[in-house]
Amino acid sequence: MAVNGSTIREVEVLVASPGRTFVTLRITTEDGVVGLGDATLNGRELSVAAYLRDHVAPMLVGRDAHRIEDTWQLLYRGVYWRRGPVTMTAISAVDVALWDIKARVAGLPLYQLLGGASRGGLLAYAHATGHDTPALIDSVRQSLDEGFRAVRVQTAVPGLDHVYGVPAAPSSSGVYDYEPAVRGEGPTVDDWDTRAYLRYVPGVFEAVRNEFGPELPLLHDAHHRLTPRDAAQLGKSLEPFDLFWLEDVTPADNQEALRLVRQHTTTPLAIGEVLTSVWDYQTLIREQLIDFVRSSVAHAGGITSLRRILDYAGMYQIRSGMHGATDISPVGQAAAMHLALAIHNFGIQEYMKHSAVSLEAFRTSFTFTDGYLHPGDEPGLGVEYVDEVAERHEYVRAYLPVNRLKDGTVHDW
Ligand code: CS2
Ligand code: MG
Repeated sequence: MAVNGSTIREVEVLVASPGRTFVTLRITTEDGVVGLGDATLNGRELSVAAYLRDHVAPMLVGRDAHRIEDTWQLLYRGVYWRRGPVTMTAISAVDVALWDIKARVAGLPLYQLLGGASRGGLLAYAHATGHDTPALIDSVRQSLDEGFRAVRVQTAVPGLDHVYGVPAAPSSSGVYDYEPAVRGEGPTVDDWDTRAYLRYVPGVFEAVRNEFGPELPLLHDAHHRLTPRDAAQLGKSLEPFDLFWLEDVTPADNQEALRLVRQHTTTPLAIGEVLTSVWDYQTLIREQLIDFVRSSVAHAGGITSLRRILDYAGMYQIRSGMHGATDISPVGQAAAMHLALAIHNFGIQEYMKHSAVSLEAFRTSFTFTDGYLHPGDEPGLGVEYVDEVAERHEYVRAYLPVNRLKDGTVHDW
């Protein structure tokens, strides 16, 4: 293949733990143009790093960086073993880095290559949480004070010591910067009791609605922990509180499970931050079992692939709600903003602010103003990787929690 300015000269896999672990792919062309991709898979970061370093990088050097579609198809069809979070996160990182390069060469912000802006900004939602209702009310108010216009509400459950979405101890900073992956040699254990949760949550939303009124978009994440019947009960019990969405009610391995939920409740459903392929959504979308697609650019095959999923979803009036927790790096968050700005069927954007130490390792140019995100107009993604900072934060192993019932049975988390 002829070497020209856009030929890939170097592929680097950068692993660092500034506040939490990120895996960043950096592709450099013969002309010195750099593209970044987010290859972070929370709790299994080194698997993706090895996949990229040992198998993908050698295939990329010498290829034309502009051949994004061909590279995507090569990495998806050309490796025999398809799909899965490790493979698709690796493909995502390559895809986003190549889109970053193409946009930088064009001298345009990435969203301009995706069709230009379809809106002025992206409605963002914050994370609010509390060990009890007064603390939760304070957390929602803090989100509003920070300018957010939509808030996800997660709550502790009386009788349970550690549940998803509620930090083990209120963060010392007072800022909600909950990162579920805990550093150490093994997972921590969360505990779970569905009946206690189903009894308690409706009262929490009644209190939040009583405090903040009917207008504020409220979201809630059931985090894969319910059966279809339980999910139907929860969705129905929350209808009086008019949620913007109820997220990941059941493990979506079984897409058909959402048929039962859909039959019993009109509460809007969001599914899919762990889904990495259009095939994971085929029934969910075709049967209109969901209202929002949750996958992130970082895990669903990149801009190229998530754009296809969202175009398919848009045919069924299903909108985007891309995953944007802190384990999506600033590179992944920026990529989401560029795609979300361009597509027609945008819904809402999760925006969990990274810690200051994380943001020292990534220079970003996206903005958050009056409740709306915008990717900015710098060429490409608008993100730079700061090596001298990242290198000061060597990789630290961290595990996502394991969830167990009171009798010790492992449960979905
Ligand atoms: C959560 C995530 O943001 C969300 O909706 O589901 O925080 C999730 O727990 C983490 O991304 C797991 O790594
Ligand atoms: Mg979630």
